[in-house]
Amino acid sequence: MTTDLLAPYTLNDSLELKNRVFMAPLTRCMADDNLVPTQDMVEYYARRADAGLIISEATIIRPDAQGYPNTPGLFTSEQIQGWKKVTDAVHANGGKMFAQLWHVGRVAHPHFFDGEVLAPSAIGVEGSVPRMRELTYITPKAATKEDINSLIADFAKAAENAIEAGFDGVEIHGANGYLIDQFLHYAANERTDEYGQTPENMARFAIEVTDAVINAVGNERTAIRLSPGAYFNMEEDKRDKAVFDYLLAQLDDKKLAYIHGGIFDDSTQFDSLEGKTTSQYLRANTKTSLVGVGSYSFDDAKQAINNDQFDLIAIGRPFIANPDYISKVANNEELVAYSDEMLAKLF
Ligand code: FNR
Ligand code: 8K6
Repeated sequence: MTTDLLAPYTLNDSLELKNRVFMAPLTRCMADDNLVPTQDMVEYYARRADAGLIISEATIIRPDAQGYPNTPGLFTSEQIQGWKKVTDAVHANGGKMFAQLWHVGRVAHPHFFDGEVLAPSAIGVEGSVPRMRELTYITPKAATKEDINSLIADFAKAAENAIEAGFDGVEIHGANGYLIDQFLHYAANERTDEYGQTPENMARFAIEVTDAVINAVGNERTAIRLSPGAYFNMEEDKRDKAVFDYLLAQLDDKKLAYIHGGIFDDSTQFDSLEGKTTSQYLRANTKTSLVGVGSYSFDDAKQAINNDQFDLIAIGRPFIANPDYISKVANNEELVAYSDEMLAKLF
């Protein structure tokens, strides 16, 4: 028997999904100057409500979390009200939506806020902010224990705000070289305290954020995205695997809604993961429901799910190009090919 990706799927007791096809989180840099979602964003998401679950574009938890222009936030009442319009419109169209909670860590830029750039260690990245090339990245400040406690509290507060804004849950952005991921990789974490040097210590921040978010909104409404293989603003290190082995074992006990790989192309094999791809590595190390992602066509995703490589699929760029992605694949209609120029406008 083959699995129908478009048939309803029970994720857990609080989440009954229309299908197994998620809209992946996609940064669009289109919030207004107070980082409030706009009416265009309301319509953009509402048009895609037939996804099994929409994951919002990464949404910053507080001002110093920002590293790109006009990324939305979830820390002011105006932002909460703006997102409420989005979630109301998605719900009115029968959809469900999680907020992706984001802090970029060392790729934050003080152009966007007053204050310091925080990271696990004072190790900067080369380069500059996309689309604002004049903003060169700076060397971050190693977060103090007090900074860490306030970051954890602000993740939890943003999760609470997400529920107030009508989201069905939250996905913690632990992937793609941003703050949480920076703690998880040796290339960005040289701490000598209880947050560095050993797998248990390096996983501690991710686990404390997850526990605080669960405490705020419940385990069934909490998910996490992880990049066990370093590929974006991060260098691979063979020692990283032990950190993720430990983290995933700990996360399994928390009964999260799902774990989501963070990768652009899931055929990428990582030396640091003993030659495995992101989904192969995650599948081998977690019992939690797994969302695959990364350059999948619908047919490839169907095959992967039927081969038990993962349980659900997230689709990114094709969902930008095709607001009606679900009805197109349901009816075997041809998809519009994605191109980067499509990022200029929401449609
Ligand atoms: C992304 N991706 C991404 N990932 C994430 O966790 N949070 C985000 O906000 C974004 N933003 C984003 C913007 C744009 C323009 C692209 C193209 C990608 C990564 C995305 O969720 C997904 O993992 C990749 O796009 C791979 O999936 P597809 O596009 O091949 O289906
Ligand atoms: C101002 C735009 C901010 C967008 C940030 C989100 C990421 C954009 C995606 C662009 C593609 C990056 C590709 C990185 C993959 C490296 C693979 C080796």
